[in-house]
Amino acid sequence: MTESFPALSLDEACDLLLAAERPIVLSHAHPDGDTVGAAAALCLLFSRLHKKAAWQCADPLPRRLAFLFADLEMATPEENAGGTVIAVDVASPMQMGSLSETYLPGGVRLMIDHHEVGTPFAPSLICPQAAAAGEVIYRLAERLLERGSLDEIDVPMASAIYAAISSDTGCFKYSNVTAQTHRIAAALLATGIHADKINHLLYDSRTPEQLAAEKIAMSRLSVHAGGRIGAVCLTLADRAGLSDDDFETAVDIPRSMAGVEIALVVRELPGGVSKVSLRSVDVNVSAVAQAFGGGGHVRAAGCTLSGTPEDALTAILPTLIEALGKA
Ligand SMILES: [Mn+2]
Repeated sequence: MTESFPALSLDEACDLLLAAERPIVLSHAHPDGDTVGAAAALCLLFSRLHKKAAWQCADPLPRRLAFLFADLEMATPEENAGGTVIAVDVASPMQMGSLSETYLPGGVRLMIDHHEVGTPFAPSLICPQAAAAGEVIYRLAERLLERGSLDEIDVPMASAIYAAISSDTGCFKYSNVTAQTHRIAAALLATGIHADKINHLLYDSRTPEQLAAEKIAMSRLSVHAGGRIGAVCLTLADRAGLSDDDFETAVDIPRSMAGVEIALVVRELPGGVSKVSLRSVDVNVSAVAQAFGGGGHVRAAGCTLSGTPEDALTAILPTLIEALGKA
Protein backbone atom coordinates (compact mmCIF):
# COMPACT_ATOMS: atom_id res chain seq x y z
CA MET A 1 0.00 0.00 0.00
CA THR A 2 1.31 3.44 -0.85
CA GLU A 3 1.03 6.20 1.70
CA SER A 4 -0.59 9.41 0.49
CA PHE A 5 0.76 12.84 1.32
CA PRO A 6 -1.06 16.17 1.21
CA ALA A 7 -0.58 18.59 -1.67
CA LEU A 8 0.22 21.92 -0.03
CA SER A 9 -0.87 25.38 -1.19
CA LEU A 10 1.78 28.00 -1.94
CA ASP A 11 1.05 29.65 1.42
CA GLU A 12 1.27 26.39 3.34
CA ALA A 13 4.64 25.68 1.69
CA CYS A 14 5.76 29.23 2.63
CA ASP A 15 4.67 28.59 6.23
CA LEU A 16 6.76 25.45 6.24
CA LEU A 17 9.83 27.33 4.95
CA LEU A 18 9.37 30.03 7.61
CA ALA A 19 9.04 27.42 10.36
CA ALA A 20 11.98 25.33 9.08
CA GLU A 21 14.89 24.78 11.45
CA ARG A 22 18.42 23.87 10.36
CA PRO A 23 17.18 23.13 6.83
CA ILE A 24 18.69 20.43 4.65
CA VAL A 25 17.93 20.87 0.94
CA LEU A 26 18.12 17.70 -1.19
CA SER A 27 18.79 17.46 -4.93
CA HIS A 28 18.18 14.43 -7.12
CA ALA A 29 20.97 12.01 -8.00
CA HIS A 30 23.01 12.85 -11.13
CA PRO A 31 22.25 16.50 -10.41
CA ASP A 32 21.36 18.83 -13.28
CA GLY A 33 21.19 22.61 -13.43
CA ASP A 34 17.60 22.74 -12.26
CA THR A 35 17.92 20.62 -9.14
CA VAL A 36 21.17 22.39 -8.19
CA GLY A 37 20.03 25.90 -9.18
CA ALA A 38 16.70 25.51 -7.37
CA ALA A 39 18.46 24.09 -4.31
CA ALA A 40 21.02 26.92 -4.28
CA ALA A 41 18.20 29.46 -4.64
CA LEU A 42 16.36 27.85 -1.72
CA CYS A 43 19.53 27.81 0.42
CA LEU A 44 20.02 31.52 -0.42
CA LEU A 45 16.39 32.19 0.45
CA PHE A 46 16.95 30.48 3.81
CA SER A 47 20.06 32.59 4.43
CA ARG A 48 17.92 35.73 3.87
CA LEU A 49 15.56 34.29 6.49
CA HIS A 50 18.61 33.95 8.80
CA LYS A 51 18.76 30.16 8.53
CA LYS A 52 22.00 28.45 7.53
CA ALA A 53 21.00 25.64 5.19
CA ALA A 54 22.85 22.50 4.14
CA TRP A 55 22.75 20.96 0.66
CA GLN A 56 22.91 17.25 0.06
CA CYS A 57 22.92 15.01 -3.00
CA ALA A 58 23.75 11.35 -3.62
CA ASP A 59 26.24 12.41 -6.31
CA PRO A 60 28.91 15.12 -6.36
CA LEU A 61 28.19 18.64 -7.53
CA PRO A 62 29.17 18.88 -11.23
CA ARG A 63 32.09 21.27 -11.76
CA ARG A 64 30.20 23.47 -14.19
CA LEU A 65 27.45 24.07 -11.59
CA ALA A 66 29.81 24.87 -8.69
CA PHE A 67 29.39 28.61 -9.33
CA LEU A 68 25.80 28.39 -8.04
CA PHE A 69 26.99 27.77 -4.49
CA ALA A 70 30.08 30.00 -4.74
CA ASP A 71 28.89 32.91 -2.57
CA LEU A 72 26.87 30.92 -0.10
CA GLU A 73 27.81 30.16 3.49
CA MET A 74 26.52 26.65 4.06
CA ALA A 75 26.06 24.32 6.98
CA THR A 76 27.07 20.69 6.55
CA PRO A 77 24.32 18.02 6.51
CA GLU A 78 25.88 16.71 9.76
CA GLU A 79 25.51 20.13 11.43
CA ASN A 80 21.87 20.31 10.37
CA ALA A 81 21.08 16.66 11.11
CA GLY A 82 17.57 16.34 12.52
CA GLY A 83 16.52 19.61 10.87
CA THR A 84 13.83 20.26 8.26
CA VAL A 85 14.51 18.28 5.09
CA ILE A 86 13.22 19.65 1.77
CA ALA A 87 13.64 17.92 -1.60
CA VAL A 88 13.74 19.99 -4.79
CA ASP A 89 13.17 18.64 -8.32
CA VAL A 90 12.94 15.09 -6.93
CA ALA A 91 9.84 13.34 -8.33
CA SER A 92 10.27 9.87 -6.83
CA PRO A 93 12.18 8.17 -4.00
CA MET A 94 14.41 6.43 -6.56
CA GLN A 95 15.72 9.80 -7.75
CA MET A 96 17.19 10.45 -4.30
CA GLY A 97 19.72 7.69 -4.99
CA SER A 98 21.52 6.49 -1.86
CA LEU A 99 20.01 9.36 0.19
CA SER A 100 16.65 7.58 0.20
CA GLU A 101 18.16 5.21 2.80
CA THR A 102 18.91 8.21 5.03
CA TYR A 103 15.66 10.12 4.61
CA LEU A 104 12.93 7.69 3.56
CA PRO A 105 10.39 6.86 4.66
CA GLY A 106 9.16 9.85 6.58
CA GLY A 107 12.27 12.03 6.87
CA VAL A 108 11.39 14.59 4.20
CA ARG A 109 9.05 17.43 5.24
CA LEU A 110 8.43 19.02 1.84
CA MET A 111 8.80 18.15 -1.85
CA ILE A 112 9.13 21.13 -4.19
CA ASP A 113 8.77 19.87 -7.74
CA HIS A 114 7.36 20.36 -11.24
CA HIS A 115 7.18 16.80 -12.62
CA GLU A 116 3.81 15.64 -13.92
CA VAL A 117 4.46 12.03 -13.05
CA GLY A 118 6.09 10.86 -9.86
CA THR A 119 5.65 9.13 -6.53
CA PRO A 120 5.22 11.65 -3.72
CA PHE A 121 7.20 10.76 -0.59
CA ALA A 122 6.35 13.84 1.51
CA PRO A 123 3.83 16.70 1.67
CA SER A 124 4.34 18.46 -1.62
CA LEU A 125 4.16 21.63 -3.66
CA ILE A 126 4.19 20.32 -7.24
CA CYS A 127 3.51 22.73 -10.12
CA PRO A 128 3.46 20.72 -13.39
CA GLN A 129 2.90 23.90 -15.38
CA ALA A 130 6.25 25.27 -14.17
CA ALA A 131 9.11 24.75 -16.63
CA ALA A 132 11.57 24.11 -13.82
CA ALA A 133 11.74 23.54 -10.08
CA GLY A 134 13.50 26.92 -10.10
CA GLU A 135 10.25 28.48 -11.27
CA VAL A 136 8.48 27.02 -8.20
CA ILE A 137 11.18 28.50 -5.94
CA TYR A 138 10.55 31.84 -7.64
CA ARG A 139 6.83 31.59 -6.83
CA LEU A 140 7.64 30.83 -3.19
CA ALA A 141 10.07 33.75 -2.99
CA GLU A 142 7.55 36.06 -4.63
CA ARG A 143 4.86 35.05 -2.14
CA LEU A 144 7.26 35.54 0.81
CA LEU A 145 7.97 39.03 -0.59
CA GLU A 146 4.23 39.78 -0.73
CA ARG A 147 3.86 38.55 2.83
CA GLY A 148 6.73 40.77 3.99
CA SER A 149 8.84 37.82 5.15
CA LEU A 150 11.53 38.43 2.50
CA ASP A 151 13.07 41.84 1.65
CA GLU A 152 14.04 41.21 -1.97
CA ILE A 153 14.96 38.64 -4.58
CA ASP A 154 18.58 39.68 -4.79
CA VAL A 155 21.16 39.02 -7.51
CA PRO A 156 22.59 35.74 -6.14
CA MET A 157 19.10 34.29 -5.62
CA ALA A 158 17.88 35.54 -9.00
CA SER A 159 21.00 34.10 -10.68
CA ALA A 160 20.42 30.66 -9.18
CA ILE A 161 16.73 30.67 -10.18
CA TYR A 162 17.62 31.85 -13.68
CA ALA A 163 20.24 29.10 -14.02
CA ALA A 164 17.66 26.50 -12.92
CA ILE A 165 15.07 27.67 -15.45
CA SER A 166 17.62 28.07 -18.24
CA SER A 167 18.87 24.52 -17.58
CA ASP A 168 15.49 22.80 -17.72
CA THR A 169 14.39 24.75 -20.80
CA GLY A 170 17.61 24.20 -22.79
CA CYS A 171 18.23 27.95 -22.62
CA PHE A 172 14.56 28.80 -23.23
CA LYS A 173 14.33 26.55 -26.31
CA TYR A 174 12.06 23.68 -25.20
CA SER A 175 8.29 23.34 -25.42
CA ASN A 176 7.90 23.72 -21.65
CA VAL A 177 8.64 27.45 -22.01
CA THR A 178 5.52 29.59 -21.54
CA ALA A 179 4.78 33.30 -21.41
CA GLN A 180 5.01 32.91 -17.64
CA THR A 181 8.53 31.45 -17.92
CA HIS A 182 9.60 34.54 -19.84
CA ARG A 183 7.81 36.86 -17.41
CA ILE A 184 9.75 35.30 -14.55
CA ALA A 185 12.99 35.46 -16.56
CA ALA A 186 12.29 39.16 -17.24
CA ALA A 187 11.78 39.83 -13.53
CA LEU A 188 15.04 38.01 -12.78
CA LEU A 189 16.93 40.01 -15.44
CA ALA A 190 15.54 43.22 -13.91
CA THR A 191 17.39 42.43 -10.67
CA GLY A 192 20.68 42.95 -12.55
CA ILE A 193 21.85 39.37 -13.03
CA HIS A 194 24.40 38.54 -15.74
CA ALA A 195 22.29 36.12 -17.78
CA ASP A 196 24.93 36.08 -20.54
CA LYS A 197 27.62 34.84 -18.14
CA ILE A 198 25.28 32.26 -16.58
CA ASN A 199 24.34 30.87 -20.00
CA HIS A 200 27.98 30.89 -21.09
CA LEU A 201 28.87 28.79 -18.03
CA LEU A 202 25.93 26.45 -18.63
CA TYR A 203 26.21 25.98 -22.40
CA ASP A 204 29.37 27.36 -23.97
CA SER A 205 32.18 26.18 -21.77
CA ARG A 206 32.80 22.53 -22.57
CA THR A 207 35.75 20.66 -21.10
CA PRO A 208 38.07 18.50 -23.25
CA GLU A 209 36.38 15.46 -21.66
CA GLN A 210 32.96 16.69 -22.77
CA LEU A 211 34.24 17.13 -26.32
CA ALA A 212 35.70 13.59 -26.20
CA ALA A 213 32.29 12.31 -25.04
CA GLU A 214 30.55 14.13 -27.90
CA LYS A 215 32.94 12.52 -30.37
CA ILE A 216 32.07 9.05 -29.00
CA ALA A 217 28.33 9.81 -29.04
CA MET A 218 28.51 10.93 -32.68
CA SER A 219 30.25 7.72 -33.65
CA ARG A 220 27.47 5.68 -31.92
CA LEU A 221 24.54 7.52 -33.52
CA SER A 222 21.98 5.36 -35.33
CA VAL A 223 18.86 6.45 -37.18
CA HIS A 224 15.51 4.59 -37.32
CA ALA A 225 11.94 4.99 -38.62
CA GLY A 226 13.09 6.85 -41.72
CA GLY A 227 15.05 9.42 -39.75
CA ARG A 228 12.33 10.16 -37.19
CA ILE A 229 14.14 8.37 -34.35
CA GLY A 230 17.76 9.02 -33.46
CA ALA A 231 19.56 6.84 -30.93
CA VAL A 232 22.94 6.80 -29.25
CA CYS A 233 23.94 3.55 -27.52
CA LEU A 234 26.78 3.82 -25.04
CA THR A 235 28.42 0.75 -23.54
CA LEU A 236 30.38 0.80 -20.29
CA ALA A 237 33.52 0.57 -22.45
CA ASP A 238 32.47 3.68 -24.41
CA ARG A 239 32.16 5.58 -21.17
CA ALA A 240 35.37 4.27 -19.56
CA GLY A 241 37.42 7.14 -18.18
CA LEU A 242 34.59 9.61 -18.68
CA SER A 243 31.91 10.61 -16.15
CA ASP A 244 28.17 11.18 -16.57
CA ASP A 245 29.07 14.81 -16.16
CA ASP A 246 31.30 14.54 -19.24
CA PHE A 247 28.41 13.07 -21.27
CA GLU A 248 25.96 15.79 -20.36
CA THR A 249 26.22 17.60 -23.70
CA ALA A 250 26.78 14.42 -25.74
CA VAL A 251 23.24 13.25 -24.97
CA ASP A 252 21.84 16.18 -26.98
CA ILE A 253 23.38 14.89 -30.22
CA PRO A 254 20.52 12.61 -31.42
CA ARG A 255 18.01 15.36 -30.64
CA SER A 256 19.98 17.92 -32.63
CA MET A 257 19.61 15.99 -35.89
CA ALA A 258 17.12 17.47 -38.39
CA GLY A 259 13.95 15.39 -38.72
CA VAL A 260 14.37 13.51 -35.44
CA GLU A 261 11.11 13.42 -33.46
CA ILE A 262 12.24 11.02 -30.74
CA ALA A 263 15.80 10.99 -29.43
CA LEU A 264 17.13 8.22 -27.21
CA VAL A 265 20.30 7.77 -25.28
CA VAL A 266 20.82 4.22 -24.04
CA ARG A 267 23.52 3.75 -21.45
CA GLU A 268 24.80 0.42 -20.24
CA LEU A 269 24.95 0.22 -16.44
CA PRO A 270 26.80 -2.31 -14.32
CA GLY A 271 24.72 -5.43 -13.63
CA GLY A 272 23.48 -6.19 -17.13
CA VAL A 273 20.93 -3.39 -17.43
CA SER A 274 20.66 -0.35 -19.70
CA LYS A 275 19.14 3.01 -18.90
CA VAL A 276 17.06 4.59 -21.66
CA SER A 277 16.58 8.38 -21.74
CA LEU A 278 13.88 9.56 -24.14
CA ARG A 279 13.29 13.06 -25.53
CA SER A 280 10.61 13.96 -28.03
CA VAL A 281 9.18 16.82 -30.04
CA ASP A 282 5.49 15.79 -29.82
CA VAL A 283 5.21 12.10 -28.97
CA ASN A 284 4.22 11.18 -25.41
CA VAL A 285 7.41 9.35 -24.40
CA SER A 286 6.28 9.27 -20.78
CA ALA A 287 3.62 6.72 -21.79
CA VAL A 288 6.28 4.63 -23.54
CA ALA A 289 8.61 4.83 -20.54
CA GLN A 290 5.76 3.84 -18.22
CA ALA A 291 5.01 0.81 -20.38
CA PHE A 292 8.60 -0.29 -19.58
CA GLY A 293 8.38 0.49 -15.86
CA GLY A 294 9.76 4.02 -16.02
CA GLY A 295 8.27 7.50 -16.10
CA GLY A 296 8.88 11.21 -16.49
CA HIS A 297 7.48 14.11 -18.48
CA VAL A 298 5.45 13.90 -21.72
CA ARG A 299 8.50 14.99 -23.76
CA ALA A 300 11.31 13.79 -21.50
CA ALA A 301 11.16 10.40 -19.83
CA GLY A 302 13.22 7.34 -19.04
CA CYS A 303 13.24 3.68 -18.08
CA THR A 304 15.69 0.89 -17.34
CA LEU A 305 15.71 -2.35 -19.34
CA SER A 306 17.71 -5.53 -19.01
CA GLY A 307 20.49 -6.36 -21.44
CA THR A 308 23.00 -4.40 -23.47
CA PRO A 309 22.15 -0.97 -24.91
CA GLU A 310 21.54 -2.64 -28.29
CA ASP A 311 19.14 -5.14 -26.61
CA ALA A 312 17.29 -2.29 -24.89
CA LEU A 313 17.03 -0.34 -28.15
CA THR A 314 15.68 -3.40 -29.99
CA ALA A 315 13.12 -3.95 -27.21
CA ILE A 316 11.79 -0.39 -27.09
CA LEU A 317 11.92 0.57 -30.81
CA PRO A 318 8.61 -1.09 -31.86
CA THR A 319 6.74 0.77 -29.08
CA LEU A 320 8.36 4.04 -30.08
CA ILE A 321 7.47 3.52 -33.75
CA GLU A 322 3.89 2.75 -32.69
CA ALA A 323 3.84 5.96 -30.60
CA LEU A 324 5.09 7.92 -33.64
CA GLY A 325 2.07 6.60 -35.56
CA LYS A 326 -0.28 7.95 -32.90
CA ALA A 327 1.33 11.41 -32.74
MN1 LIG B 1 13.59 20.02 -13.19
